[in-house]
Order: sequence, then C-alpha cells, then structure tokens
Amino acid sequence: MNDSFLNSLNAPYLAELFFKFKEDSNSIDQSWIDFFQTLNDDELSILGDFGGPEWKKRPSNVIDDVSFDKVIRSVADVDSFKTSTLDSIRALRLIRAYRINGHLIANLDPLKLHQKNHHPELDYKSYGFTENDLDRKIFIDGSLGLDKASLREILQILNETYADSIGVEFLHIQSPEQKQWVQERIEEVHNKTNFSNEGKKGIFTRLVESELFEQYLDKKFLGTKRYGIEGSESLIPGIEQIVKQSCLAGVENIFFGTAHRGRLTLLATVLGMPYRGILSKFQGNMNDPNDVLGSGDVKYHLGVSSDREFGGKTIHLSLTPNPSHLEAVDPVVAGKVRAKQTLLKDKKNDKCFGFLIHGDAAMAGQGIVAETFAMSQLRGFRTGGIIHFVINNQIGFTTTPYYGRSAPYCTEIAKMVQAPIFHVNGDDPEAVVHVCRLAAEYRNLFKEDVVVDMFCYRRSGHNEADEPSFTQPLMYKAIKNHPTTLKLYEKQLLEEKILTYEESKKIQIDFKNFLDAEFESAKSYKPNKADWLDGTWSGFKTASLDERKGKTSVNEDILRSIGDQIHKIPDNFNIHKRIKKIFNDRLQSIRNGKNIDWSTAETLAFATLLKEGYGVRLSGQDVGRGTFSQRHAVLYDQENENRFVPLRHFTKEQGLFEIVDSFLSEYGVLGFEYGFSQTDPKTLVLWEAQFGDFSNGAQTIIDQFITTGERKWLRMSGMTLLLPHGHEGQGPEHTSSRLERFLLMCAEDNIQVANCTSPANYFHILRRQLLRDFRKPLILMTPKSTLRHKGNTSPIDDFTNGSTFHRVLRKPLSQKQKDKVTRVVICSGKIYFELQDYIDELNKDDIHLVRIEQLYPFPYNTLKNELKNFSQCEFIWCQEEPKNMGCWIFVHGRINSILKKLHSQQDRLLYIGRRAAASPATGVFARHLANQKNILRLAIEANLKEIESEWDGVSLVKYKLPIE
Ligand SMILES: Cc1ncc(C[n+]2csc(CCOP(=O)(O)OP(=O)(O)O)c2C)c(N)n1
Repeated sequence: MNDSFLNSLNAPYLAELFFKFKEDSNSIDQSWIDFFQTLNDDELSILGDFGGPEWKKRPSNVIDDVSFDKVIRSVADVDSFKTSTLDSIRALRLIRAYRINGHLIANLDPLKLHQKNHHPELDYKSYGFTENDLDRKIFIDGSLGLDKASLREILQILNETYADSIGVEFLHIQSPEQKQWVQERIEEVHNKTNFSNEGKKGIFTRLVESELFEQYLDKKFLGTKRYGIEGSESLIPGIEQIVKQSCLAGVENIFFGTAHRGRLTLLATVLGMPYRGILSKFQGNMNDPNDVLGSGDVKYHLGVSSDREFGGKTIHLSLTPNPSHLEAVDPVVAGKVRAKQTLLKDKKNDKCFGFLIHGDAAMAGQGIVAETFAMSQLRGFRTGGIIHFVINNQIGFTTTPYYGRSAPYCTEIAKMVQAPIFHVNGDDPEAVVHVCRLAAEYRNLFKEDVVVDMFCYRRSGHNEADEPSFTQPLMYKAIKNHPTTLKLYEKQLLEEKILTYEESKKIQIDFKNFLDAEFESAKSYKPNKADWLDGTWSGFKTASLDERKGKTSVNEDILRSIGDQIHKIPDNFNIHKRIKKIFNDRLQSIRNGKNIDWSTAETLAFATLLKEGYGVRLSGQDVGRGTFSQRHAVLYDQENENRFVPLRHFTKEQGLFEIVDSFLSEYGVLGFEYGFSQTDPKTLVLWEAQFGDFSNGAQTIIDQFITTGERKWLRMSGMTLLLPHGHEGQGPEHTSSRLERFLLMCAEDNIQVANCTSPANYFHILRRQLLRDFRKPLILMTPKSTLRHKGNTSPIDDFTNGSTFHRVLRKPLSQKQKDKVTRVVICSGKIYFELQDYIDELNKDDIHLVRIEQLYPFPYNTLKNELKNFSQCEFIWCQEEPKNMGCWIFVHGRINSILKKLHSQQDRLLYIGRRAAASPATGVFARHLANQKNILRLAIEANLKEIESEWDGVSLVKYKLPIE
C-alpha cells in the first residue's frame, strides 16, 4: 500500500491538466480525457481546487516550474498519479462533507436523547475507501493544515474539529474572507482551546457561582419563580469570555438583551449586580429607589448596568429591562447600541455592540428575531453585528422542538444574514468558552452577526413550581440521572489534576459562606440611588404636572435665516422641476410670513432643533420623500441619483439629522427607535407609520415599552410616533390609526396623544419634545389629504416671538360674535377642516368650533375656560370615526364633567359621527362621501332638540345617522 504519488509539487500540474481539459479537451492526452470523464461533477470541482481554493489561489508561476518530465517518467507513474488523484479527491470530498455536515453527528446534546452518530456523507466508506485504506498517506493539498495524512488521521482531526462538542455551520457564508477565517480559526486548533490551569479554574469558579447561587435561591425561597439557569450554567463562563475578549479588544459598551432564563445569575455574575440586591428583592424589600416611583416589575425583567475591568481596561455592561414578550427586546437593544455608537461617533462600530440571549423556542418562533436580523446590515440600522447566544434547552415551556420549528436547528433564521453558527454542547464548558471567544473575535473583526447555540437542558420545569414530567417524562428521567455541568467539570479537573478535591470543596464552601453573608446584608440593603437619570440622562427630571409648554418659539430673524439656509440647493445639483417649485413655494411662505404649510413647519421644527445642537432622527417606510410626497427631506439628482439632504449640512454647527427609509417592518423598527430614544434623550426620535393603522404591527412595542416603560422600569422616552389618520374614502385600511386604543392606554401621565390641526402647533409640539427637562412619548395623528388643505397653514407669528403649543384651538371671537353663537361643536383633527369649510359655505356665524389638539393629558382647564363663554349653547362632539373608535369614548365623560361644572344648559354632550362599527371605514367611496356629508350636516344644521328626543344612544334614525 503506497503513499500518495501526488504531492504539493506536482498537484499544480494536475490542476493545469484539468484546466486545459475544461478549456479544450483536445489539448491533453486521451488517457487523461478518459480519466476526467469518469469523474462526477462533485469530484471534478475538487480537482479545480488543486489550484488552491477561491480565496487562496496558488500563484501561477508554481505551475510553470513543474514540468511534465519531472513529475511523470513512466506509464506506472501515470497510473500512480491517477490512483493518488482519486484518493485525494475522495479524501477531500470527505473533508468537505465534514465542513458542511459534521455538525449533524456532533456530540451536542448533553442528554444524548437526539444524538445522531452516523451520516452517510460522513462515512469514509461512502467514498469508496475500505478499512484497508485507513493508514495510507493521502495528499490533501494543505487541507486541515496538512500536505499528506492517513485516512485515520484525517478522520480523527475531522471528528475533533467538526463533530465533537462543537458543530459549526459556516459554509453558507458568501464572503471568502469570513469563510476562510472561520475555517482556519477552527481547523488550526482542531476547534479546541488549550486552557491554562488558571483559565480552567476560572471556568470552574464561574460554574460554582452559577450553580450554587441558583441552589441557594431555591433553598431560601422555595417555589418562587426565578426561571433558573440550572442545566445551562455554561452560559456564564461563555459570556464572561465574550465580555473579556471584547474589552481587551477595545470595546467600551455591551448592551445585553435577554429573556427570563438565567437572568438573575447573569445579573449577579456577569453584570456585577450585588447578590444582596437580588436577595433583598426576593425578601420583598421595597427600598430600591428604582421601585419607589414605578409600579415595579418582576425580578426576572429587571435592567441593570455596571462597569467591569479587564487588563486595565473598562467596559460598561448594561442589561435592558424587558417584558415577558419574548424577543421583543431585540430591536430595542439594537436601537440602544446604534444611539450609543452615534453619540460616541463610533463609525466603525468598534466601541459598542449588542448581545442577545435567546431561548430556542423563542428564537425559532418569534418573527421579531427575523426583523432584528433583517436590520443587521441596513443603512440607518446597522450596529456592526450582534452576538446571539441561544440557551437551547431543547424545550419551550412544555413544547418539544418537533412542534416548535420546521427547521433542523432553532438558529436557522441567522442564515439570512450569513452569520456563522456555532452549536456547542453545554456540558463541555471549555468548548462553550472556546466558541464564545471565536464569536467575539468574529464580531469584532467583521462587524457582523454571529450565533452561539448552546445545547443544554432545563433541570426544573418551565419555572420552579412546574412539573415537567407531565409532558416530557423520558427527558426528565434522563435529566434526573444526569450530573450537573459543575459536577462533570469538577470530575474532569480532578482527573487532569488541575484541582484537588479539597480545593474544589473550599471554593464551593467559601462561596456558600459569601452568599450567607449577602443574605444577611440583604435584609437592610438600601441601594444608593436610582440609576435611571445618570449618564446621558443627567439633568433630566420626572415630569411635573403643570402646564409644561416649554419654550418652543423661535426668534423671527433666526427662523427666516434658517428658512433661507434649508432651501438652498447646490448649484450643480439637478433638482426635479416639481420639487424645485415646492422648495420655492416653501421658502416664499417663510419669507412672506404667511401660509406656512404642514411640511414646511415640520422642516422648520427639525431645522431649529438641529441649529440648537439637538439631533433629529426620523425613520419609517419612505419617510425621505414622505408617503404623500409631502416631505422631500431627501432629494435625488435627476442625472445621477446622488442624494442631497438639505437638513444635514445647512449650517456649520448643527446636530445630526438622520432620515432613514426603513425596511418594511413596524415592530422591529419601532422597537429600534424606542431603544434609540432611551439612550439619547437629546435627539428627537420619530417613527412614522406609512399609514397609522400599520402601527398595530408594532403593538407589542407600544404596549410593553412605550406606554408602560416609564412606570415599570423608570425609563423615560421621548419617542414620537407620526400616524397618518383620517377618513378619506380609502377603505377599511389606510384610515384609522386606532386613536381610541392609544387613548385607552393613557393614565398616570404615561404618554401624550395629540391630533393637531395647525402647522404651527405641529412645530411647537415637536420642539416641545426636546425643550423640556423630561421626556414623554408622543403619539401624533397626522394629516394625509389635509396636508395641502388651504386652511392647514399658519402665519409666521405663530412660530415666533413667544408663541407656544396650544392644547385647544378655536377662532378668537369678539363678545359680539360670542353672543351670536348657539352651538359649540367640539372636535379633534381632520374633521375640523371639513366642518369649517361647511360653515364657511353656509356662511353661518352661530356655530363655534373648538378643536382639542392634545387629547392626553386632557386639557381640562383650558377647555373649561373656553366653554364657559358658551354655557347656554348646545354642545356637540363631532367626529368622523365610528362611535366605538376615535375620541368619543375617551372625551365624552371628561367633557360632560366640564359641562356639569359650568352648569351648562346641556349637561350631556351629544355625539355626531359614524355608528359603532366593526371595520373602521367603508370601502365604497360614494358611501364614504355621503356619510361624511351627513356628519357635517348633522353637526352644523340639524335641530338638536329633535335629535336629542330621538336619541337612543346608538343611532339617530330620523337624521339618517351615517351607516357603514
Ligand atoms: C411572545 C411570547 N409568547 C408567549 C410567551 C409565554 N412563554 C413564556 S416562556 C415560553 C417558552 C419559552 O421557551 P424558550 O424560548 O425555549 O425558552 P426557555 O423558557 O426554554 O428558556 C413561553 C411560550 C411569552 N413569554 N412571550
């Protein structure tokens, strides 16, 4: 049995022959043609690689140096050459198969319940080898770092590298550098780090802390839910490695997002939250200033931040508070990272990254995971790669993976961004630490996502009070008899003589004693202060309940000069004709001080904030142009498509303006922007829905973060939502932003909800978001067709010289005019313009329109002061939305209480609007028009005495209340 004739000197000759065969088969000897023709495509492709892989082609002069005569001197040589070539092809196919599929037989499952040990493509016999071939040296062309190796050696290396405790998926990566990096990094060390004794003891200590802390909690607080880490303890040394490597590489901030599982141990061990602090929460201690103002949250949702030090460098770690809604925190973390990178001018993403910890079921099931991956490399959203760690305990509550996903792995979705995926056995903590190190290196080198999928198990039920054997009896039988990771690692270190039994016991006893001391201290534990107004939030306060208008007006000269600056178009820029006109009209409106429209007001709000040094970031689908072709914040050169963003560089010293056409997501994008707003309170962060109704795609972010975050976690946000809203005959969709739903969520000063009807009010409410010493989310209904309504304009005086936001708007009336009024119609939003037009058309002077511009916080006093002038009049609430939608449910009780206080002759507000309906609007345009007309007619013309007598609280049959 001879070793291979083929070697690195003559292999290029073979490559050359093959190349010629492909180019022109007549140029080579018939015997070689016959030989090549016996090979299948897969085998031929291996031959092609003899010239070196794509990313590492051999220099072509090597081939020139090899002459036929030197290589082959006899027919026997030719035969040997061919035999060796076949051997090499088979061996290389086997190596390739392991690189692709080795993970399928890797020893990943600590419980060995689903372990596969055989795969035909990974069986050398499938390639024509027999046992007799095991010891023959085969030329493998530098693969696995070797020129030649026996099949036995090859198999050993392949099994160690690709099918031991680690299974790697990386050949889906298209970038040659990244693919090569992964391959080299794992092959050169056979996918194993040789840890020093100190390193091993460090891993051991981390496991002790994880296991013993959870045991301690279990003993002291039996049956209390904590979603323990038991079974996945290797997470902790793994994360520790990522933090350490990243810190040493110069990373300054890691933003963590995680779910419930193992969170408490993570807080204590990696994030440095004092054990006594966690224990005091278990003891029910209410002294935490973070709890005092808020309604509090359960222990396993808490956020925390701390500084850690490695090798003289410091790294800041922060864990974002999260709701129960699994994975909802993912885009929020990404947004926080992006904001921090922006603040630090970390353009290369060297200083901060996000770290997400997933459960296997959630990773596979929740669409937001895909949305978060989707933003990975997008302009406006990229953060230079997130490290994902899956605690793959092979179960989701009571659901087994067979029911939980269609894909073989829960991590399949990561392939959409070609992230390398390291599957690893959680019972091999050294392997976990090893892949975590690779993950950190990969992220920090390539600035792209990477995934560690740690196969483990869940020792208890879903929570500590749950009985898991109801549904997984066999799995739990296996778990019951399975030693803990700590026990297994202790055994390994004892066998390796790295630890003595006594040392091991001492480490464990010392830690238990430490926990006892912490438990005692916890009883009187008082954290120093709430951390939520630190850092970028220092100087901010919780909101007061006074008028809090903020100083939002702008000096007129400054406004005019900004107006000039933001409408300058560079000389060589070929602007679209129509946009040129729009820009001219806008500029003239500012110069003339008249008829400033909505979009101009918005631009002025942004520009003035930018000039004052604040940032503005607006994202959403097609926001650059604007869904209604109204914004034109991004201009495109008509000759070459170069972009020009007037607000980006209109003056020397200005804040950063980011306008981002988002990808087609609501949930992910709103979550991202919310996260951004939390990290940078000095940037006005806006998200615009294409149409307001699409915001319900992001309902989880609205419910779980925006409307509740301040109360649950004392985290303020000035997140601003622009939601185009209004009945315009476009059908059931594209009409309603579900204003009613936002209003129902209002309480305890949690958010602001507004529906403005003047550009100046829009200007002020936007500026107000930043010009106060607190932050509140703002939900703003915005115009569609009325963007261009002639009444939807403002004079410059309303922007300047002490002007402010007005929560209630109405025409100022003289006493004489007031005396003529017999009916007050109160409304909010777009219907105002139609009511006013109708009044103008009928030339009526007995109707007074009052617009509520800010619905929450509700402007009781302002409205009362306005209505008191008309206490003897009729009061109508008019809306275009169905009765179960829009504002009616929210306003009528509030306005009735005002009417009562005023002793008005009508103590009950009358409703004019569409009937309660399942669907927000009709799809038939003619019906829409008829209904809209009917609403106006009823509000302005109908005899209310009669209407009232017919009132049955549901419909007004006589007056043909609009039916839809
Ligand atoms: C969006 C969402 N849906 C449902 C739930 C209820 N729930 C809580 S934990 C859980 C199972 C999670 O399984 P997995 O992601 O594998 O994490 P594990 O608990 O196993 O660590 C479910 C369904 C939830 N918290 N969030």
